[in-house]
Amino acid sequence: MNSEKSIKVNGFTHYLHETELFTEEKMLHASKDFLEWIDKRRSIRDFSEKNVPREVIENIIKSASTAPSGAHKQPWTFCAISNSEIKSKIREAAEIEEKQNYTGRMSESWLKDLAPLGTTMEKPFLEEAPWLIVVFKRAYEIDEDGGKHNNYYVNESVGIACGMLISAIHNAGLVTLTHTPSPMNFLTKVLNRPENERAFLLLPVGYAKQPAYVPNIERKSLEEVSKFYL
Ligand code: IYR
Repeated sequence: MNSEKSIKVNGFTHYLHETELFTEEKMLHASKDFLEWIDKRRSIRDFSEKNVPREVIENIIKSASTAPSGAHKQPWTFCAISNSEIKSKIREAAEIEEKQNYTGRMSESWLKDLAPLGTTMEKPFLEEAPWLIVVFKRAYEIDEDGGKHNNYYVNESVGIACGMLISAIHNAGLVTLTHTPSPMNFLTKVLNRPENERAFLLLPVGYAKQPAYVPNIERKSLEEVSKFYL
């Protein structure tokens, strides 16, 4: 097959993208190996204070930023924090919100659902983890003339990027936890973010404390999470 290196679509250049065609056997092995690897990921709440190099965090963020997004607007900003004063400010503000959540804002059934996970209003990991990554979604962009342009499928795009971020963290031998202090607008203030950005997720990143413990929970089976239409 002799394919052109590039073609024009609507007047725009599209490049030839070469992909390796796997045999079924290779595909089966690859998908099984990936499953085994990703199934080892757990949300960890106990972090070691051991330092993680900035370059590792940069690579993790660059990996997440390869995510697909609506009209390729890449509507995300990843704030990486290792500064202890900022981490302390974040912990303090998060715990104020969480106190209200745990002592009134969350329903009885919600608290009951969380009981096996052992979460509390105290968030020491926000100071102990060497890095915090706060993911902001960019609701709109502002052009040079001050015009606002809405982004598309922002929650879907940023959600996908966060999934890829979590996978990249796992791949680097590090652990994380998807923390969603609610409401999260204090992060805009602490990190001095612009008006078009909204906090989406807060992820402490680092080594797991040794030993670290995780709750005894199971993943749903394939039958419970899927339905095949053949
Ligand atoms: N945001 C709180 C409560 C919480 C809610 C859910 I849903 C969780 O899966 C875990 C915790 C907290 O971070 O403690």
